[in-house]
Formats: sequence, structure tokens, C-alpha cells
Amino acid sequence: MGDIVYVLGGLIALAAIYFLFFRKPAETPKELPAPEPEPARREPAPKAGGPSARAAEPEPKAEPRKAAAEPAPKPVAAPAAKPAREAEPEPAKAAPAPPPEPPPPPSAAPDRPSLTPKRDVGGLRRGLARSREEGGFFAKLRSLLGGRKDLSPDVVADLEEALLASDVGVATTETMVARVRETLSSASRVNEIAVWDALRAEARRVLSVGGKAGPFTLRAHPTVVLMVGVNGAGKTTTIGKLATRLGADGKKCVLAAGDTFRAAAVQQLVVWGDRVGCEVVRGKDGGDPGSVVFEAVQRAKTLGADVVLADTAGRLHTKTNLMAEMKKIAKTTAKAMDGAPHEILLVVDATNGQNALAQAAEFKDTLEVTGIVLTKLDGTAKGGVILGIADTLGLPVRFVGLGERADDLHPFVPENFVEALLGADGEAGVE
Ligand SMILES: Nc1nc2c(ncn2[C@@H]2O[C@H](COP(=O)(O)OP(=O)(O)OP(=O)(O)O)[C@@H](O)[C@H]2O)c(=O)[nH]1
Ligand SMILES: [Mg+2]
Repeated sequence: MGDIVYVLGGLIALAAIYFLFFRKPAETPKELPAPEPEPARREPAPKAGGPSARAAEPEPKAEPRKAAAEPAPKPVAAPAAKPAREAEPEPAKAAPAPPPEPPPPPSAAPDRPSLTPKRDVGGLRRGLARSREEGGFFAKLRSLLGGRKDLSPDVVADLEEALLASDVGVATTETMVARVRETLSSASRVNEIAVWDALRAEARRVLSVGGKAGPFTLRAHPTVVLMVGVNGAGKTTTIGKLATRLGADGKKCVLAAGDTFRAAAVQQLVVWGDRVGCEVVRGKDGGDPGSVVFEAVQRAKTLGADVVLADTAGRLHTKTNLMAEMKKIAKTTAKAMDGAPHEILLVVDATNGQNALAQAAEFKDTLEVTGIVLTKLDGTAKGGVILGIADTLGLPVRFVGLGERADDLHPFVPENFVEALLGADGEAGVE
């Protein structure tokens, strides 16, 4: 009996051990896969969202559930969470305050240089074809100097004539000729190349306007650019071309339809806006152009745009009331933003020749013009007009227009322009 009890006791003990032993391995394999991924997923998430750990705190149970529900994106989800949360510091900061802050306006790298000129002498040369072909500025100089091996310094007198005939203007021609003469007087031998080189050096000096020439920079956010000039000079077209350039450079523009006189002018700008993908701020027909520009600046601030390009109605420089209105537009613009307008670009039609000079001088006297856009250089044989304009006005040329297409606006580089118009240093007048 005692044996039976022992045997039974032993069996029970064995059964108990066996049972226990059995149960363990059966449960662990079930649990292992589940808990393992959970901590792995849970840990990186709060780390990644350091500032938003608050979000993880109130719902600690929710996380494992979420994690378990997203098995596949696990490795992707953790790194993806980082930038997303890092990019949200504003909402996180705003959370303690009751009204949530609006997201910051998108900024397209405002410090990146824009409108960077490329060396495109070939393109400029094609655009300046009329000044280079027979009867044009360059061709006149070539026929004057071409084929002569030794030249007397008196050849400079003929130069004077050629420059005057190409709308360089009296004062500028005189200065240039005097300086070329001086350069040549110290040369031991005056040949054709020496004259060309002296002339090119002079042209570069005049066009650099003390090193100021070249496109404007985006020095404010937004940078506000006001376009002014006489009727038909190319203001609206230049805005379209500039917006195209800036857009290609990743910059966001807002266009201001400040020409409220003509409905067609607004429409012209809207067409450019649609083409380039820019918002156009427009006012009522006949409304106050200053208010339109003001609103456009506000809109640009809201949108985080980089540039406001403001169109204005063409006006004759002789109409004093219209010139006074122009001044008012600039003043109202300044109320929208400190330092605005940052650029007042005077758009000048090169085909107006010497008349363009008189017009430009009047605008310069009325407004704080910061630069020149010389348009339609493709339409004149008198490309020398640019020398007179830059020299007489002492204003930097920022862009030149060499055609009607969107990509026909060239950021101005004196060296490239002179090479396109007068050839490269060391060469005689070659085609
Ligand atoms: N060939 C050529 N044509 C140009 C150039 N720039 C502008 N134009 C043309 O000149 C004409 C007048 O241009 P707009 O931009 O309307 O001139 P605007 O100064 O705005 O004129 P208003 O608004 O009337 O004062 C249009 O037919 C343009 O296509 C250029 O560089 N070359
Ligand atoms: Mg216009």
C-alpha cells in the first residue's frame, strides 16, 4: 500500500513537472514574435519625435497598437517620422497657446543667388545681329578699321563719326574718343587690333558704371521691383520674361497689375501669370495703382513669395501729373514694406535712340531709379545707344531685351556684351 502511495505520488510529481515543462514552451513561442518588434518600434518613435514626446505620453497603449498595425512600414516609418516631426516645431510650440499658429510661409531659399548671368556671347551676338550686319554699328567700325595694317592715331577722328552715327551720343563719344586716343598715343605701333582693343576697353569701362552693372539681387523677402517707362517700352513683357527666369530658378513671384488704365494691360499680365504660374494681383479698372502694388506686397508676404514684379502704365515723361502719380505709387509701396520698392527699373526702348536718353533722364529726376532694362536691342542697328544711356545716366544696365520671347531677356554682363557687339580682345573686327 505504501509502495502504491509512493508510486502514485511519484507519478503525480512527474506529471506535474511534465505538465509544467510542457506548458512553458507552448506559451513562449506565441509571445516571442509579438513583444520583440513592439519595443523595437516603440523606442525609435519617441526619440524621433523628441519635442512631441508629449503626444506619446498620454496614450502609451495606443502606440503598441499602432505599431502592431503597421508591420510592413516598420523600417521606413521610423526614419520617415524624423523629418516629419522635425519639420513641425511650430505646431508643437503653438500647442500650449490656444490658437494654433498658421504654418510658416514656404520659403524658397531666399539667400540663393538668383538671375545669375550665364556666359552666352553667342546668344547675345545673334540678338545683336542688326548692329553687326551691313550698315550697323559694328559693321561701320569694321569698314573704318578693316584691312589697315598701320594706322595713324588720326583714325580716331573717324571713330568719332562712327560712334555718333550709332547713337552713342555726343558727350559719351567725346569722352570715349579722348581716352582711346590717349591709349593709342602710348602705343609704339597703331594697328587695327590696337584700336579695337582700346575701343573695347572703353566700352567695358562705360558699361560697367563703376562696377554696378548687372542684374539685381534678391536682398529682401519679398524683393519688390517696380517697372517704369514710356508707353510701349516693354515693361509688361519684361515682367513676364523676368518671372520666367525667376521661376526657373525656383523663385516664387507675385505680379502686380499696376497698369489700371487699360484692361488689356491687365489681361496681358494675366496671360504671363498663367504661363509662368504666378499669382496676379489686380485692382479695379481705373483704380489706384499704388493700392494694387500695396496689396500685391501683402499677398507676397502671405504666400512667402520671393519677388513682387509690379507693372505700371506707360507714361510720357513730359506729362507732369503722370510722373507725379508714379512717385505716389513708389510711396504707397513703401508703406507696404520697409525699403520697398527695392528696385525701380526704367525700361528703355533701344530703338528710340537719342530720344530714349531724354525720356530716361526725366524718369531719373522724378524717381529713385536703380537700373535700366534696355529692350529691343534686336530691333536696332544702333547698338551703340547702350553706351550713351549707361554713361549719361550713370545707371547700371541690369538686363537687355533681345527679342519678344520669354527667354530673350539677358542679365547684363559688360564683358560679354562688349564681346558680342565688338568682338573679343586681340581680334580685328571679325564677323
Ligand atoms: N523685338 C523686341 N520686342 C520687344 C522686346 N521687349 C518688348 N517687346 C515688344 O514690344 C511691345 C510692347 O511691349 P509691352 O511689354 O507691352 O510694353 P509696355 O511698356 O508694357 O507698354 P505699355 O503698357 O503700353 O506702356 C510688345 O509687342 C512686345 O512684344 C524686345 O526686347 N525685343
Ligand atoms: Mg504694359
